Amino acid sequence: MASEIIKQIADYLVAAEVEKREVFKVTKTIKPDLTVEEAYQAQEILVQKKLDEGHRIVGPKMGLTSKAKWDQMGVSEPIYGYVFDYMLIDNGGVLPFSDLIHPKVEAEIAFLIGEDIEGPGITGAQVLAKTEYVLPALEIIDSRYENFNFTHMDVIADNASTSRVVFGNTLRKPSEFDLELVGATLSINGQIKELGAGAAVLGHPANAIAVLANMLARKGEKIKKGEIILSGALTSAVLLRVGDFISGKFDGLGEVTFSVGE
Ligand code: OOG
Ligand code: MG
Repeated sequence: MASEIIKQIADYLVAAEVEKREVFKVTKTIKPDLTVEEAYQAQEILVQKKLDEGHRIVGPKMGLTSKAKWDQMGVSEPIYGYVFDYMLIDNGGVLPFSDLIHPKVEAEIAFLIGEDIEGPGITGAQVLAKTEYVLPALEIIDSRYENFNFTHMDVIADNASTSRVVFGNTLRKPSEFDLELVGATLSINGQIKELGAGAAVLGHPANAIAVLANMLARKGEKIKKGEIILSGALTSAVLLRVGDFISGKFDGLGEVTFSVGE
């Protein structure tokens, strides 16, 4: 059973998201000695609140899976969170800036899972064998914390900064690619801001999904058939502004775009 203080952490972060305002990190305001286990408990409560409101999980997601992200955020251990249906934006669609706090965008490779994947002991090769399709994606992260300033524990409790996702429309069989060699560019208003390759994500993006399966196994859960899972940003995240046009191009996987409205 989660203690009152863990429930308080979940309430604090849900309120920040709903009220679209940044808050000080939990390890500063509520519980300086928050453990990883407690942080995931707070995340679970936050996820359950969204489910109770009628939102549906699209899939878990991985974060902090590349050196670019570790260097940018100062946190170098992979984490997971959950993407919900209300977070989806159509490819080519508009992100209303006023819905969020201080959004940033990331280029990612997503996996549409064809068969349940149950850890522990899962490898990237096993993930690929159970992946129906891979697709390109842009994730919009929006940490509820002031200036994206957080520790490993804080960001876990905050559902790994998850906020919005734009999936590409092209589905490809993973066997058609060497995913570690898939190059990607992230452009804003026609200018390339970041670039990378699949290998930036733990050597191969399927490894990130394997880590996820193995982490979920600790709480007796598995990756489920039909989930669409982000494997984590290939590059640093880029801050968004009203009027921006964002394009992520992935070699062989296609392009994903959106614009930022008011
Ligand atoms: C945490 C979320 C990181 C990724 O792809 O690495 C993430 C953050 O940087 O705010 O989604
Ligand atoms: Mg991400």
